[in-house]
Amino acid sequence: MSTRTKRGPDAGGEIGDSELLDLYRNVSRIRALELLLNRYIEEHGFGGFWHPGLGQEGIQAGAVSALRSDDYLFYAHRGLGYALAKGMSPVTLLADLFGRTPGSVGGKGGGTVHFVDPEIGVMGQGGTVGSSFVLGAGVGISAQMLGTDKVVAIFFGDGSSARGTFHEAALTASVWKLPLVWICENNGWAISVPIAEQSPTENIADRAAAYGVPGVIVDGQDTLAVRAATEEAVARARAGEGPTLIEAKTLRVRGHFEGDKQAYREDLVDGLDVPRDPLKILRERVPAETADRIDEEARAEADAALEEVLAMPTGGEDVVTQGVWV
Ligand SMILES: Cc1ncc(C[n+]2csc(CCOP(=O)(O)OP(=O)(O)O)c2C)c(N)n1
Ligand SMILES: [Mg+2]
Repeated sequence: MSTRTKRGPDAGGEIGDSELLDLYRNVSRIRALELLLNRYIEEHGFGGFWHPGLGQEGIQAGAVSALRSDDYLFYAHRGLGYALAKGMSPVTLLADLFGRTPGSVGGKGGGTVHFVDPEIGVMGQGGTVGSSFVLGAGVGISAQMLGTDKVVAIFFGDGSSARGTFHEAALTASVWKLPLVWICENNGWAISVPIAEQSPTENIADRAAAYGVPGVIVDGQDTLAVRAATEEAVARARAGEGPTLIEAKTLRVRGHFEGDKQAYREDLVDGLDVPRDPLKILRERVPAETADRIDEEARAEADAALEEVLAMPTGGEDVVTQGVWV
């Protein structure tokens, strides 16, 4: 199979008015948290690692909007938009990020990789980037064996696609037609290594051909295009036809983590400017007054969540030994 590129006015597919508003609301809610965290860390610093996803919100919200509430999600480390769009509350997510005990991992957090809510399919993550390929394939096997029609969405970055875990999982998943959708957020960087030095091919999606699955390239700044590509891939997975590899082309607006000075980088973006901003692009589809109101509500939700979370307790040493196997 060859790689297809979806772009242009038809790439966005059909969307109803209320779904469009829900989608805009989620992009706006993620953006509000991104800006809030940026501001907070600038003023107060941060004990853990925050990998900002500013500018990549449209991929996260767009792809997740194509999932059913009982589908599974393995998120990547860039931002917390994936889990927010799947239904986790900003209070829980920030509690995890700030290591507060009411968070979903009881205060063990301190970074994006630590939150989980199996009730709504948010499956957490392994301790290393790229472990989701094999964990996600395992969940796909269980969905298939149990005879459910649930789908597993696995987000990852361009750099993570270099892991051997990608290739071993992709081979098995394509042969066994597991119900997976791989969504690569190609932001051009793996920490300080540009894509040209990581990959012999320009497109990550080109690798799909080796596994006999569709490879689809989509504009990651176009939320509706990401949603449409994911809808198609989800339908294919649900019908038992196996995985699809979607590559959403985007760019990393901020540093690898907040505080990264990025001395290695020549394509630096000015501060918080988002080139081809997915929020603005989607906003063109929404009446201005409605969009203003949604943005205002999103900011208020984020502010209130942070205030609530900062008043929550952090755990003592006992947190470390709670919930572990031995
Ligand atoms: C197995 C493993 N190797 C290296 C790291 C360190 N590491 C964390 S993020 C990252 C880069 C990931 O790049 P990419 O997948 O493109 O995601 P992005 O940060 O650009 O969103 C690396 C190398 C890790 N966490 N796990
Ligand atoms: Mg990257």
